[in-house]
Amino acid sequence: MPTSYTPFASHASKGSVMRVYYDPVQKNHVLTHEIISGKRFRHHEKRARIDVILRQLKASGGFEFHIPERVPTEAILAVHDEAYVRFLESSSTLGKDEVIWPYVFPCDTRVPVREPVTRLTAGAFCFDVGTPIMADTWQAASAAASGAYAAAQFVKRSGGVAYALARPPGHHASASMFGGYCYLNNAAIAARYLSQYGHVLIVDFDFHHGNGTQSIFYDRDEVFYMSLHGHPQLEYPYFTGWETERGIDDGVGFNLNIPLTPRTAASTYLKHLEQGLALAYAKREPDFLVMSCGFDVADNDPLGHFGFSPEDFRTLGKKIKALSKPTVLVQEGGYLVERLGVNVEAFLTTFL
Ligand code: SP5
Ligand code: ZN
Repeated sequence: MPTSYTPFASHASKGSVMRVYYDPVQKNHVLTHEIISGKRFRHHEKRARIDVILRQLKASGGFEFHIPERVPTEAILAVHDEAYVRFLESSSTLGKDEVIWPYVFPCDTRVPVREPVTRLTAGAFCFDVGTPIMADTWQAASAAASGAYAAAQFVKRSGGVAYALARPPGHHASASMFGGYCYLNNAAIAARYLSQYGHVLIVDFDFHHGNGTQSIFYDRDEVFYMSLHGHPQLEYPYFTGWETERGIDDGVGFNLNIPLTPRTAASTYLKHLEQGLALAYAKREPDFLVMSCGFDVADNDPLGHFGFSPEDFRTLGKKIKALSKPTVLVQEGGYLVERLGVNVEAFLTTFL
């Protein structure tokens, strides 16, 4: 049975309450450290990110918290390859101190990868070294995907707005690869579900290019993918995110990358967003919006440098709200734990 509870219910007035989808098992996924260019860091994707967001939204009022029902396997398989999903699923049999942490990747495309992929050859399903798999990873990732899917279902039936507090995040995960702290592409699962009922526009404002989402929809036109991000010449994930990537086959013209130079001011960023939206709408007005919400564009974020203040997040929220479409908001990055709660609250409350 799905459960629902409303902390501080007295704040919640009818008609202006936003649904938040989140499952406590998403906190069981615990990352220790990562190596970036040879340097060791405490892992940026901390479970405390969830605590600060929940605490802030509960204190703010106007939010209603729901534990999502489990996403149907078919909805995951509508985005991800079966062998990949089976591999992730099987990782839940890992021992308490075991980890799958790829550091070797297939090196000759003429030599096929042996099936099934094992813990030692997991590099076949992975593109970076910052994204380990532990015993609780699959449970957390599928719960995050369940939240995005439940939010999409709610938005479809209500025409409103819902927020999936997705952790682990999703936009770097492709059909068959984990990486960038992502395992299942939560936003893509929501978008694919909604695309059964109309045209979908994904707007990705995470600081990093959503290579996974781009890849999933690259050759099709039912979902338009648009992203603003740090220029890949300087920023992760380096291999994708150029404006020359415009889609292939049926997807030509339905992929829009807006790479921005270091320290682009929020005001400039927001102008680029408007231009991007105009281009996407010129191609086709969407029936649904899915937003990949990365708060690593925030001022002082350790992984981003667009300098967004809470006020800038409010401006961004207002621009999206003004489009008046049924909208799924999916949490992606955001690593400045001290400010993450207020930034998420500033953005979300504009939709109330
Ligand atoms: C979901 C998401 O935001 N994933 C981001 C994964 C980024 N991992 C690599 C980070 C590389 C950081 N670039 C250098 C900044 C050093 N201050
Ligand atoms: Zn990011």
